[in-house]
Amino acid sequence: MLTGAGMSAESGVPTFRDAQTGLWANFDPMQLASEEGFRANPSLVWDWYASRRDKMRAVQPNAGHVALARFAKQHPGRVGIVTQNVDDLHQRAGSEGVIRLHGDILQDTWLERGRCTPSCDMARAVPGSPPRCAACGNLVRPGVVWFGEMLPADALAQAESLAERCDVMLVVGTSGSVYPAAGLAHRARRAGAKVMIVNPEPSEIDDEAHVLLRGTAAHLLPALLDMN
Ligand code: BJW
Repeated sequence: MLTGAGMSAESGVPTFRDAQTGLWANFDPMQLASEEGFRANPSLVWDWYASRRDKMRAVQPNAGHVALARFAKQHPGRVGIVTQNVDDLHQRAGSEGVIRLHGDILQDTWLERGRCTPSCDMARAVPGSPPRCAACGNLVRPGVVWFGEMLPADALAQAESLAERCDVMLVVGTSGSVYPAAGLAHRARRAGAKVMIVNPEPSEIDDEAHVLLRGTAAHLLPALLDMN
């Protein structure tokens, strides 16, 4: 199972490409989601993430998250969830062992990770937009994976291994435009899996699908997974 932003859309989390609303209408999310963008305008990027964090804390898992968690419980050891999402809605719906490729928006980390010393204490960071290390001035940034950054090696290796071993890969709510995540469907198909895509719109990886289901996660997943 590979999920993207569309999985959380019906919970009220804007998809990545829809996130350019209101205050952010004049900014390109692709530029905001990069170290270069953060360094160019730390307060703009920090505030964008702060507003998204607030939204994500306020929303609830939808019927799709719940159906998936229930299905996994009914089939122990047979369902692996790999998500590109930085929210925690799969986990809050009860899914366990979720593999997070793009990090966790609710976590903080240091901008310059190699610079940390024992005196650098995130809990004592000087508040600001963004906060700074009280000891060395290092900036705090969200714990997500930006463009040009490596994905967490363990998570990516686990995701690739699942893709190569699964019988069916269900791909839900991703535009299939961001790699290496988007390459997992191809990897699964090449290894002999059936690929099923759930998305109300065409995606860039539709050619990988044996089955295309045009509809939303919260509508289709309960119907699809409760059949089994
Ligand atoms: C619904 C719905 C409903 C709506 N139900 N569906 C190979 C080729 C070319 C480029 C590259 C390549 N390999 C790597 C790259 C570079 C780059 C990349 O992919 N660039 C592309 C733009 C081409 N990748 C990277 O840089 C990655 N790192 C990397 O590869 O490291 C190695 C390396 C380093 C240096 C040099 C070279 C290699 C890192 C990628 C990190 C992505 N990070 C983000 C931001 C996370 C933090 C944050 O949230 O702010 O992750 S970008 C953003 O896109 C976010 C998402 O997880 C990701 C994917 O988006 P997703 O989920 O597909 O969402 P949307 O919004 O695009 O689409 C929503 C979909 O839902 C749509 O299809 C709707 O129709 C659908 N939908 N409602 C179901 N209700």
